[in-house]
Amino acid sequence: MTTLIVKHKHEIMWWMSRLTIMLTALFLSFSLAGQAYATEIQMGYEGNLVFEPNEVTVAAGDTITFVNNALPPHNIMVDNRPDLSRESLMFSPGETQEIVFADAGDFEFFCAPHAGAGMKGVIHVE
Ligand SMILES: [Cu+2]
Repeated sequence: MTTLIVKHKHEIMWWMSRLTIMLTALFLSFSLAGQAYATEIQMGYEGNLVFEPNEVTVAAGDTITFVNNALPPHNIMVDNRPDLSRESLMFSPGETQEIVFADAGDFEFFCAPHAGAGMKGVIHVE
């Protein structure tokens, strides 16, 4: 038994170092992807009718994921941009809408049912 372990020790060490490298690479690719693409805006947050965050800066071509979080229903209305708006109301918690902001500029947006309560925001696209 002992001889078997000694015999395979180098092989086991080699596989363990390979596994460590692969896991590190996997972790790095996830964290880098997170930085580049995971712009999320929560709809309804901690008992308030707000977008959280209500101001973000992204690069042209980035996708923003709007997450129906609390106090629905919500929608996303972008001023003067019906093509970027998502008028249909989201009722289910966890429901999402992804919107690609292709053009540079400042885009003010609001939730139609709750604009009067201050559920508004702005997206800066660079
Ligand atoms: Cu709302």
